[in-house]
This record gives sequence, structure tokens and C-alpha cells, in this order.
Amino acid sequence: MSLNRRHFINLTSLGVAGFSIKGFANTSSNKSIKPIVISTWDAGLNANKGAWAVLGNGGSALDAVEKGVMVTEDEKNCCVGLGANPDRDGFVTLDASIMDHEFNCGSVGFLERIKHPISVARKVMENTPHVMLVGEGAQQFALSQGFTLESGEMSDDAKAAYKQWLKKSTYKPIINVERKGSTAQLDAKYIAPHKLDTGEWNHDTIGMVALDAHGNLSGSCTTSGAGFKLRGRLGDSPIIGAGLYVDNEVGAVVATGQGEDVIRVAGASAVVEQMRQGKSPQEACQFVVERIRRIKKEKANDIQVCFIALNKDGAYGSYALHKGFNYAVQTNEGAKLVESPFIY
Ligand code: SD4
Repeated sequence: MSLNRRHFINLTSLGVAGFSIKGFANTSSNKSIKPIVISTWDAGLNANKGAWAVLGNGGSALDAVEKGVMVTEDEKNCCVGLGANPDRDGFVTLDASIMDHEFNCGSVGFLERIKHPISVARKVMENTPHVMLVGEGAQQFALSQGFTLESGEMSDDAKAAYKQWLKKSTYKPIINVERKGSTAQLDAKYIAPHKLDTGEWNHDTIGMVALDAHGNLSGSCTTSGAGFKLRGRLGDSPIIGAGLYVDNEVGAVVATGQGEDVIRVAGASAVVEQMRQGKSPQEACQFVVERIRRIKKEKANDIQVCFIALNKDGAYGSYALHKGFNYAVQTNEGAKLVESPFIY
């Protein structure tokens, strides 16, 4: 049994929700695996369960990546969806995108008071001739498609975080805060996996890519964007080619971290192009993260950028600028949480 295989334990049987693997050698797979779903950060463990209910029953990658991230959007007091941190004016504004195996794609940006932005993005993809709707128009479209207008009130956690932020009101988003304690310790608690011991959220996004039993890839991404952002700000997540990209002949990639710096290099698309040139998913992610480091020079110290990638054969990998990024993997062999390799 390989090391990977040994560690790829069915977590339900262990009675824990996650299992972490440390070390560079175990942070990616070149094995051919399908179906498979991978998603960003530790919140991905729960999200993957939602995706697996579809994928494990022979369902499509597209349905899986929608259903999967809906789990996170649904979580109360979460880093994603309506429970997330607001912009600096106190409004929660959401971005999401989805892409299938035939280059169909849809996204929404600056969407307010709608519970499942990922499903609105899918409706944009399927029911309009457009790719992207934003703001009031996106909200009107959602209502026309049967979505409900929610109250717009912040979650308790977001209210507390906003109150805290207002004391200084400085616009300096911290996209990644290094965790105290190991991922294994975090797994053992598994109460609010995306929360740090300090109570802060470690991130604001979930991105997911999946390969189904039919060999088709799809991806999704949903976010409240950077906490306390300027009103009207869009990040990379709703931008096809930046936050998310899928080419069914090559692979699927999703980004998390400082959206502005992902957009600058057309990040997800750039990673797919590196895989097309023959790089493994991890090598392709690393290539683009290193490009961002070169562009940002010493400012790379202040930002986090991470990519996860899944290729056509089900091999996967990731790379991050800074320590502290992890992602969740689910296959027929079970579920695990993987710590990403990084530069700093
Ligand atoms: C954004 N990329 O809006 C998102 C933020 C993020 O974990 O990934 N946070 O820039």
C-alpha cells in the first residue's frame, strides 16, 4: 500500500471529519482517479461531502460543484455567503462563478441578499446569452428565476467582526492568517473549520473543481470577497479565467487569496495553460504563484495567493504564496485535508 493510499482513510470510520497529511511528497497526486472533487481550505471537507452525494452516485461534475459549494453558502456565521463579513459600508456583497466541460460559464458579482450566488451564476450560464451579471441587475435576474430576497442583516459573527473593524476602519484585508496549531488539531475540533483559534475567519471563499465518472470536469467558486472591501469591489472569483477556469481537454483550476493579484495574471487560465504544456497540476500552480511573486516583489510578503488544480486524469495539486493554505480531497477512497506547498 502506498503512503498516499495508507493515509487516504475513510474518515467516517475514524469518527473525524478530516485527516491531514504534512509534507511536500503527499501534497499532490499523479495517479489517475475518478470521480474526484477537491476544494479550497478546510471548509472544503463539508463542501466535498455535498459534492460527493452527486459524484458518488454517477452524477455530473457540474451538479456536484454547484451542490458542493452550496453547503458552504448555507453555513451560518460562515466566511462565504450571506453570513460572511460585509464590505466597509456594512453590506454583504457576494461573487460566484461556475464553468462546465463545454466552456459554458456563468457568474454574478456584487450580488446582495440572495442566498445561493452559485445557483444564480448557473442560471446566468443556462438561461441567458451572457456570462456575467452584477449588482442590482443580477439581483433582479435572481428574483425573476425564483430566488428569494433575504433580509440583508449581518450574521452575529459578521456583526462582531465589523464592529471590531470599525474601530480602526483601515482598508488592509488580511487574506491569510497563519493558524495557531496544526491542521490535525483543527481536524480534531472540527467545529467551525474555517475559523482560527482567535475567532477570525481564515478566508472568504470556497473554490471547487471536480472530475466525474464520465470523465468531465467542472468548477465553481463562491465568495463574499475580501472582508471590509471598498463598496463595489469585485475580486477574481466571478471572473472566468482569473478565479476559475475549466478546459475539459486539460484540467480545471480555481484560485483563492488576494483577488487583485490573481486577476493581474489571469491566474486560473494561466495555470490551465501550464498544464497544457505538460506540467503536473502542482508544477503548473507553482509556476503561476512564482510569477505573482516576481511581479509583486517585496509586496508579495503582504498577500496570499493559492491555486488548486485537477487535470483530465484526476491528478491534482496546489501551490500557495504563503504557508497556511490547505485544501480538501474526496474520492472513492475517502476524504482528506492536504496542506499545500508554498514559497514562504
Ligand atoms: C477575492 N479571492 O475576492 C477572493 C478572496 C479569497 O479567501 O479568496 N479569500 O479576492
